[in-house]
Amino acid sequence: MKLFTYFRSSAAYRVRIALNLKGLPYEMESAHLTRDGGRQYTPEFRALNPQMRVPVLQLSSGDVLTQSLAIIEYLDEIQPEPALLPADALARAHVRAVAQIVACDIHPLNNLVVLQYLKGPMKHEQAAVDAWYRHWVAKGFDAVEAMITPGPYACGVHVTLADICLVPQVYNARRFKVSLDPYPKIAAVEAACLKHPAFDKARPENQPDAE
Ligand SMILES: N[C@@H](CCC(=O)N[C@@H](CS)C(=O)NCC(=O)O)C(=O)O
Repeated sequence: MKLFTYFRSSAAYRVRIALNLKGLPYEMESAHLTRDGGRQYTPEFRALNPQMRVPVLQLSSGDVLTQSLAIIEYLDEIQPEPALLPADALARAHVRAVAQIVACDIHPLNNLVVLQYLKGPMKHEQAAVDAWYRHWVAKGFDAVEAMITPGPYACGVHVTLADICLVPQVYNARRFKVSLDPYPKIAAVEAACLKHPAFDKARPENQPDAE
């Protein structure tokens, strides 16, 4: 399998964690999202992913998967152990809720392409763009903080999809200088996860394309 990734991309970070947890071998190809206007906008990359975003997972069959949650679900189906979702339906819904606060409610508002649009066509100052970023992280993290009980992971003793989504979002939040002081439970979950080799290997700073 080949993962098209970018070290700072939190969506790609999610897939790197999942691949590592599953112990699936993969090679990586970097798609630099800003250099030379962004590799995602080249015709070759667009042919791979018409949405022009990472991550993209190319299977050995040649099939191409996009969208981190769809990719992670696929990996969980072809390699069920360790399971990324609990067996119990209620617990599973809870894990998905936490994961979706990050993946569906925080991240889409704070994505590079959104921030670039705010600054470019919408003509907002950098300070306003940063305030936008922090506002939506805080809204989402307020909810996550209230919903989790570190055990040590976000939803108990096992790593789940909730952790896979949360840890990359915390990385992004730190990058944009969001204070984690109001979120001791989220910070504790992040600390527990980063001790896990699958998370550590997936960290942006541990990627071959890290700058
Ligand atoms: N919902 C998508 C989001 C993918 C996404 O937006 N990726 C970002 C990086 S985190 C990207 O490639 N952005 C390209 C751009 O902003 O031009 C997923 O979960 O895979």
